[in-house]
Order: sequence, then structure tokens, then C-alpha cells
Amino acid sequence: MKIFVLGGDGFCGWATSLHLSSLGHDVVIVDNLSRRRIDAELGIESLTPISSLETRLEAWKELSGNEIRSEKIDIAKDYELLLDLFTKERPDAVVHFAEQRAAPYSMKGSKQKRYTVDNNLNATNNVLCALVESNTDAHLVHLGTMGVYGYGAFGMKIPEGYLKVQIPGNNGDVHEHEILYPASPGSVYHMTKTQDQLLFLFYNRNDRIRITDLHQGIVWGTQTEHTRLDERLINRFDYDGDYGTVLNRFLMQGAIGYPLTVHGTGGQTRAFIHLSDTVRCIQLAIDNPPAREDRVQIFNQMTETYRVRDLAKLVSEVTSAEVEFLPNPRQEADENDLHVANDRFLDLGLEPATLSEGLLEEVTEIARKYQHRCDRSKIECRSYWNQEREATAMPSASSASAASAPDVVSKK
Ligand code: NAD
Ligand code: USQ
Repeated sequence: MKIFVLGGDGFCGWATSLHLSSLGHDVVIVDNLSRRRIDAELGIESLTPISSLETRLEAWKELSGNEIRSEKIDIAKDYELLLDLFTKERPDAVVHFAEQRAAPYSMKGSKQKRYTVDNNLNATNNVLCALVESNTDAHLVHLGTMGVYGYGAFGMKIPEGYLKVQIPGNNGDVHEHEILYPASPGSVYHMTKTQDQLLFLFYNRNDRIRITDLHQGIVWGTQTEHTRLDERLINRFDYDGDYGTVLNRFLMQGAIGYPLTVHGTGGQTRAFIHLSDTVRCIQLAIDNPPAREDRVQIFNQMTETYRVRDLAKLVSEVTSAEVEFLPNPRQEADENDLHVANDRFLDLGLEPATLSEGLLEEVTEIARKYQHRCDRSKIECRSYWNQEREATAMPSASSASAASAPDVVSKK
């Protein structure tokens, strides 16, 4: 198959591109390298030494014999270039990773809020428009997020995208219906993903675009069997306060002896998946496309749920790091339960990697090995969801608010 990977220079996209190329697919990466530019803007670098996209692609060709082509296009802005590419290449599948994906970055200020909305919504709409205008019958596989649902579900398992409801009619009759699960975004970034869902619903109904939306949990880990073949192929590892996600941050913090930065009580429960399962899920989604008359297919792409403080405990056991409870910079529930249905991928044969098995390897193979590249001044989260959260987090905050927030606490 010919497969476009939009955002193929990023964390999930690079590993996926190699995986699909290794299976013999003709992969074309489309990326504007905006993630590398944001690194420069924030004065940060991946913990791992990532090569330029050109070097990555040359190394892959040398090692595997497979060519991955690349196109530098801003898919949110350069619509004509994107359309030309669809018209010329006519891909069979398009995997869409190309969005600004960090919740803290999207909440830093109005510049970042506006950029995230402009970039993410225009990117998705442009891809859909280009599919329609070029008359390309490609299967669109989009990376969405578990965060579209919010993180609580009234004691039930969060279903895969759709919720069965009963609507009382005027005559006392009851209509059964399935609707998109109610959106409950917790950041501007997550909000763009809830809006993506409506774009998909519309273009699927109106133009019969075949779409699979993968509601993915937090991806942890760094390497796959392909990215670890050669250091020129190494994947990105974000650890900074904006782009680093919780478990990867804890692993790096544990490796350098930095107290693990738990927000609030650490009672937030989230869904997780290892990067190697991410790439397998995308392969499974591509291998199982919807038919033209099907509605948007939604899969929950996650394998385990964990409470943040339990993750900290696990990492602390592996690394002997201390755990520090900090005022939470985010507007989010202190404690939540989370139960998620993920039968669709399991039914297709996914055999998940478990977190307890992979942690030690990740600490030694990546975090300890590259700890000399860590800039400790970039670890703290300095993106506050609102003024109240900022006031609580600042050392000058009133003693009343400071008292309500947990302080430095548990030592192992
Ligand atoms: P990433 O930032 O590492 O990669 C995104 C890539 O898209 C980057 O290479 C960037 O340059 C590119 N890009 C962004 N806007 C673009 C544009 N307008 N035109 C062309 N290229 C553009 O992010 P990631 O962690 O690989 O995430 C990929 C996708 O998966 C995102 O959509 C994200 O929402 C979703 N996701 C990620 C996680 C996670 O834990 N990393 C979890 C759930 C869902
Ligand atoms: N957290 C800490 N300490 C930290 C960092 C985070 O306690 O040092 C907490 C946060 O407050 C939050 C939880 O850990 O409660 C998760 O934060 P995160 O940064 O790991 O994940 P999130 O912001 O939700 O975003 C990530 C990806 C995003 C993806 C999402 C999937 O960046 O692209 O969509 O995970 S999900 O969380 O399932 O919505």
C-alpha cells in the first residue's frame, strides 16, 4: 500500500513510519518540522540525540533497503501543495499525526492557544478537503485522544466512541440512538481533538470518507525494534515541562535523581500504551479499513490505566528516587477512576506490552544513557491552566492556598 504519514518526523509518527516501511509499504512522510521549531522556541532538546529527517531517512535506506520519501509541507497552511500531493500520489491510506499535541503548551498563553486551534483544526480540515477535492478514496487513520471523553465515566467503562442513549419522544415513546460520547476536553489541545471528531462525522456522512479515529492514551517508552537499530534512527524523548508526558518524565527524573513531580495528590487516573503497541495498533487499523458506507470507526487505543501516584511509586521502586507532591498547575480533578473498553484492538489480536515489564529497560536503555543531555532547568511545569492555579503554585501564594496544596512529602 502507499501510505502517507502526516507528522512522520514526530514521536509516534517516526516509529510508525519505520514499522509500516518494514512491512513493505510505500511510505511518504509529510511534515513541516514544526515540532523541531517549537523545541528551539522553548530552548529544549529531546533527551535522545535525534538526527535530522534527511539523516534518518538515509540511515533507514542503508539499513533496511527500503526508501521512505518525505515532503516538507505545512498541512494547516499549504493547502495547494497538499492537494497536489494527493492528486499526484493517490495514497491508499493516510495516517494523521500532524497536530500540536501538548496540553501544557496549548495552555501557556493566548499565542499558543490560538496556534494550537489554528494548526490542529486547519490541518484536519485541509486533509479532509484534499481527500474530497482530489477524489482520493484513501482510508484516513487519525490519532485522537482518550482526553476527548474527560476521565470519569459514571462508574461504567468508557465505550469506544459511541454511547447508546434513549431519547423520550413527545408521545411517551422512547427512541434508541447512538451518539458520539459527550465531549469533555480538559485543555485547548484536547478541545481541538473533540472538534476533529465533528469534522470526521460531517465529511464521513457528506462525502463518504472512510475514517478510523484512534482515541489514544498517553504513550510511554521511546524505542521500537526499528528505531533501536542504529543511533541515527533513535526516537525523540520529551522530558520538559510542556512536552514531556508523565511516565516518561518520571523515568528520566528517576534516572537523574530528581524528585518525581507528582501534580496534586497524584490521584488522577489515566490510560497508557507503549509506543511499540501504538505502531501495531496503527498497522491493525490500516489492515481493517471501514467500508464506504460505514460510519467513522472509533477505537480506544490504550492498554492499561494507572493513577499518577502509583506510577511514581513504581518508578521510585526501580530508581530509588524521591516522590514530590506539587501544587497542580492544571485545572483537573484531583482524583478520578477510569475504566475503558478496548476490546476492538484486543479482538484484532493486539498483545499488549505491560508497564511493569518494560520500566527497568526504559530507565537503563534511554534515561540513564542520555542523562548527560538533560537540562534540569527545563523539568518544572510552568504552564498554568488559569490564574488561580498559578497563584497556588507560586511561592508567594497566600498561606491559605499554600496550605491546601500538598507539599514536598514522601521519601522512599
Ligand atoms: P509530536 O509533536 O512528536 O509529532 C507531531 C508531528 O506533526 C511533528 O513532527 C510536527 O512537526 C508535525 N506537525 C504538526 N503540525 C503540522 C502541520 N501543520 N503540518 C505538518 N506537520 C505538522 O507528537 P506525537 O507525540 O508523535 O503525537 C502524534 C499524534 O498522536 C498527535 O496528534 C497527538 O495528539 C496524538 N497522541 C499522542 C499521544 C502521546 O502520548 N504522545 C497520546 C495520544 C495521542
Ligand atoms: N502529571 C504529573 N506530573 C508531571 C506531568 C504530568 O502529575 O510531571 C499529571 C498531569 O497533571 C495529568 C497526568 O499526569 O493529570 C497526565 O499528564 P500528561 O502530560 O502525561 O498527559 P496529557 O497532558 O493528558 O497529554 C498526553 C499527550 C497528548 C495525549 C494525551 C492522552 O501529550 O497528546 O492526547 O496524553 S490522554 O491523557 O489519554 O488524554
